[in-house]
Amino acid sequence: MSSTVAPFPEGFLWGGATAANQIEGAYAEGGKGLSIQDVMPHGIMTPRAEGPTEDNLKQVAIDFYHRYAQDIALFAEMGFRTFRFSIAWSRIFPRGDEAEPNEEGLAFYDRVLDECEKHGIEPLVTISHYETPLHLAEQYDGWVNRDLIGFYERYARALLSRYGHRVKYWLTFNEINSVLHAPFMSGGINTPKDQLSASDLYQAVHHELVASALATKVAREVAPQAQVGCMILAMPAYPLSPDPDDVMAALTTDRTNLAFGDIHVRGEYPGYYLRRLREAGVELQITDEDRALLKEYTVDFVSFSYYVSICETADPAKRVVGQGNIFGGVPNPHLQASEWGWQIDPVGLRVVLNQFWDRWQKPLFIVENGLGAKDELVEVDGVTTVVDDYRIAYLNDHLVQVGEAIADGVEVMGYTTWGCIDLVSASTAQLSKRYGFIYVDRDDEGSGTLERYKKKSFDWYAEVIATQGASLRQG
Ligand code: BGP
Repeated sequence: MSSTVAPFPEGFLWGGATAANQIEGAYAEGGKGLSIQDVMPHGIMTPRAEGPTEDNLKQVAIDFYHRYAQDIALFAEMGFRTFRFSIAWSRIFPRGDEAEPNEEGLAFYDRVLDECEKHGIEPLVTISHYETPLHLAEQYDGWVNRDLIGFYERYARALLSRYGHRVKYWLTFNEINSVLHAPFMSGGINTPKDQLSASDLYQAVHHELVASALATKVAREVAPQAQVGCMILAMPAYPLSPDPDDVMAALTTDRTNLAFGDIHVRGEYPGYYLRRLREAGVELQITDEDRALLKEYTVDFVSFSYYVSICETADPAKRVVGQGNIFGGVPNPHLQASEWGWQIDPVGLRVVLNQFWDRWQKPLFIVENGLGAKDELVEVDGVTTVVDDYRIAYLNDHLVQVGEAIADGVEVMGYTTWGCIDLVSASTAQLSKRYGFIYVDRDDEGSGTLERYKKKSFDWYAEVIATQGASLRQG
């Protein structure tokens, strides 16, 4: 017998999340420069291309650049209180190292914000979401180079001074910890991963952390009412067995991700992180000014994406990597996986929320969660739709666990589902890996009308929002 869930708190920010390169298209319009995504036609699965190629779905994506008003109206119809989107750095600074921003790019996001305002939707803006200007990757080797800090600061200042009076919530870097796994996509580091030294990689991490603190500093100066959060890829690691060595292995893996929250919240490098650097022979170049910035400009809140949990073991013979477990870890024998091999673990979301809250005592924002699945367009009572009960079940079960965490006393600001409208996948660059409440008619070959259709989950989510979660079904 299923029971209902206690209503979520007043002011809970329900909504959906996207990223510029995965929805906008118009890759060469409005004075936009190329970004690293324009040379990643197949996501992170294959090496980068020399230049833009027509097989890159992101050149058109779902054409949000021209259809934003219609799409935001659909989000409003679901009752969204917030909409997470990113700003394409190369629309604002086409090469990344110019002195002045591109007005046409700035004006586009003015229009997006006008639509949000019209519908009473609170924008949640990611400053950098996997779309470093290509010129910064090719000429500077991305975040390995300290100059990126200054370019990013200029970019963040342009955004915060232009939009700071109308955007309250800002995220500095999408999944900042993912640079350890995907240095080109996440850090614009052109040196191939297998040739990148640990010193360069951790130096790049350091530069991003300083830049993140600088964005908070700029916000304090030009938009004092703004709140700035870090954004972490959360992936709890469970010990594969109760063997203490497995428990330690899980803790060590967990800390590779937790370190990013520790630094953003506490303003200094934790001892276990410094030990890891020492053992890897890395000597970070850190100035006194860097230390002071990290310490003074810590975040207002912590946001994160959550899709999977993993297992860890100290036994090399048991270290089988699962399909789709691109970020490492060992598959959990108790869990089922999505069609892309991502293991589904709603309870893991409650685990993460409690762990982060206990550790940092900062408000938490779940800014990505969702199921990538193949959808089939069908006619039901003369209406074209997708009967996506699997997506409803996934989101229901995760939201039930968010409710549990709130009952545990965790402060949760909001929840934005990933890809509230179908978009191009980051890891595989496919359109067939669909997350949305809204189906977009475009396939992996780029064919389709780009028409939008409401899925069954559209009405389901609208009801969840309207009832503040009371319509969710427990167990
Ligand atoms: C996160 C990224 C998003 C997004 C999501 C789903 O890592 O922040 O950009 O795409 O994962 O991943 P995918 O698109 O590979 O299914």
